[in-house]
Amino acid sequence: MSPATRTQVAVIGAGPAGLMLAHLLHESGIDAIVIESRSRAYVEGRVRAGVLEHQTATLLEESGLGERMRREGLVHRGIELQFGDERRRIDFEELTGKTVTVYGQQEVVKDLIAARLAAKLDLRFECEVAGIDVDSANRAAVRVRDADGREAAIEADFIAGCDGFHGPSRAAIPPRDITMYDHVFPFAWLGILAQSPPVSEELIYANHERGFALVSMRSRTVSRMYLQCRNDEDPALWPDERIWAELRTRLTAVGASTGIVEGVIFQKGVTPMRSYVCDPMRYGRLYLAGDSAHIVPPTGAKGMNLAIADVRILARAFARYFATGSTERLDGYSQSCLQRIWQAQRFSTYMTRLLHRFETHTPFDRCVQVAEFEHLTSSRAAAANLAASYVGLPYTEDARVVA
Ligand code: FAS
Ligand code: PHB
Repeated sequence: MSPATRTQVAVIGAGPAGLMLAHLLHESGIDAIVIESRSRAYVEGRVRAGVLEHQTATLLEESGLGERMRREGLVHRGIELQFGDERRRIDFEELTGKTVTVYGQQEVVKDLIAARLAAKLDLRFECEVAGIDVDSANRAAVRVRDADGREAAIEADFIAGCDGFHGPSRAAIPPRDITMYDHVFPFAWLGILAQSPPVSEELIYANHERGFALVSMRSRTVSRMYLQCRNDEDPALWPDERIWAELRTRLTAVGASTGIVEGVIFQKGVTPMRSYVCDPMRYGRLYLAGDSAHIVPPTGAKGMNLAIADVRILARAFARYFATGSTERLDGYSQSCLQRIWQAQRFSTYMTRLLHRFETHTPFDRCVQVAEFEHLTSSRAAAANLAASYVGLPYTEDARVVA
């Protein structure tokens, strides 16, 4: 049977945003086609985010997707901040009553793909959206090209641009109709995955004079760690022994062994540090969600959580439209999401400025960073403020963050 060429919502991209949107639409009885340019293996193997906010984990459970997450994910009740050789804990559960879950983004994606395929719903891999036909009124269609080069048009009531930062959706909006906000930080993260037991039970964010380091994990036997590096860093200049030595240096703390047990490093990559917002997140019947509309530096662990929050609101808006014909929620989608997105930008920028070494920093700037660390770890109000943002600021029915 030839693939469908008509749907209610054409979803571009099978990352967390596109897959979660399609899942929520199916729950509301809304038909969607998910179009993904890469292979299933590629998408499921892509290593990215690691921390699920409280409400993201709750949504996955409420959507029937939480079984493996609850079995294999790691519930974390706090983080440690380290300045120089001093390490102090921020207790999320005590300060907010909430926790976060460490569960790799690729695991979330695998669970979403498995659910969609089990339900025999339309999910097309190695099928690239080669063109988007949308105007400021009612036109909505995408032109797709499959692995054999065959092209087809898919007509839709709406298009959801969940195609990430480099996808075609944002580019389909006339430049005169959007404002782009962009900030590139003067450093990047060298990230590794290693067969090595995590250094600590919880994440450690370290500000060392040689640069930032982050200890995270994917399981009790796989560590995920990061080192601040140059923007144009070549991973080939970081042999394993250099990485382990640098991690030891930056994570040495009084009264705590670095606990680093070297293991096989099986993934290495450099992630740029960037903030980006596109306003509005809509053009006619095209709606942007996730990285196609915004990027945050990963210091606040917000990227994937923002994508999930966008599509939770977008799915509700589509459900209201298809049930009643009301466009009220669709019309308010962009503005209410952007309020939440700027709060995430605020927090991610704060964490990035707090924890990294900037070449432009003066001794005064360094002292202010240390003073902020002292404030955060001595003032309950300051610690509670950080904890509330890290576990995820709740957002209302219309997506507005209750800051
Ligand atoms: P995604 O980019 O995940 O998915 C978009 C999908 O659209 C992709 O599968 C792509 O192949 C597809 N696509 C693109 N163009 C297409 C076309 N023309 N036709 C069809 N399909 C197309 N966030 C954190 O919170 N913590 C982290 O540590 C972290 N690390 C990251 C590391 C890297 C290298 C990157 C790039 C991002 C990282 N992020 C991190 C952010 C990341 O997790 C994103 O927020 C998350 O992937 C956003 O999900 P989506 O919006 O679904 O976009
Ligand atoms: C990760 O586990 O990949 C991770 C955790 C916290 C961050 C960024 C990345 O802030």
